[in-house]
Amino acid sequence: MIYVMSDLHGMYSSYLKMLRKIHFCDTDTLYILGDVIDRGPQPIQILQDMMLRPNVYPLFGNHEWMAMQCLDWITEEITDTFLASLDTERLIHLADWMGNGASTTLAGYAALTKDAKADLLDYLCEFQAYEELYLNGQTFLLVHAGLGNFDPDKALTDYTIDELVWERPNLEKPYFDDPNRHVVVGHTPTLMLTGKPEVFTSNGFSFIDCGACFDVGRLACLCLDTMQAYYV
Ligand SMILES: [Mn+2]
Repeated sequence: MIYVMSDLHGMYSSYLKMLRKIHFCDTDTLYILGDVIDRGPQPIQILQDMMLRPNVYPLFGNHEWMAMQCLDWITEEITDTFLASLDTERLIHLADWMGNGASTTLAGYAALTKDAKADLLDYLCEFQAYEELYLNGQTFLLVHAGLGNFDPDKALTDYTIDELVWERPNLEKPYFDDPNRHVVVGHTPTLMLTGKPEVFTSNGFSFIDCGACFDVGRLACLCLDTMQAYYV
């Protein structure tokens, strides 16, 4: 079976509970549509579990993208060279990320050994911007946020990472004529769209961020073979 989750935001125990709930096994595949880190308590633990599973495929969320701009330099030893390297661009990246709930990720990362930090950075470099799948005569495009500055003639490879990980779909306008083409996204909590922590499908988009890190939210997992949603 092929499963999709998104926006785990540090909720390691919910992630483990969901893997048990769907009886996730070696012959299954799981795509995680980004925003594994930040906000919730145990983001690094989720990443370290994901990296040990060859059948879990990670995609970038805006939070991993922000982390990528900071993690390679932020825990360097404080030397004159380090201080001289703190240019405005780096400080703006860091301020942006801190403002988006980075503290749990930074604390977890700081506690790692040098080798574990390097492994984690290598793993983040493996994240993809999107994935396209063909299943039972349907096409699924998996992407964190949406297709910013959408143009039907624009190739997927021509979207910038910001267009894919930050920009929310416009539900007022149709994107694709083909009814067998689906886009699965996280990033926009369904609580914001419908007020409910349930997978929401509209205009060819399935929104699966049900707000795992919020008190009123849940972690959702969508099975693409059956289109059944699971919640914890
Ligand atoms: Mn996001």
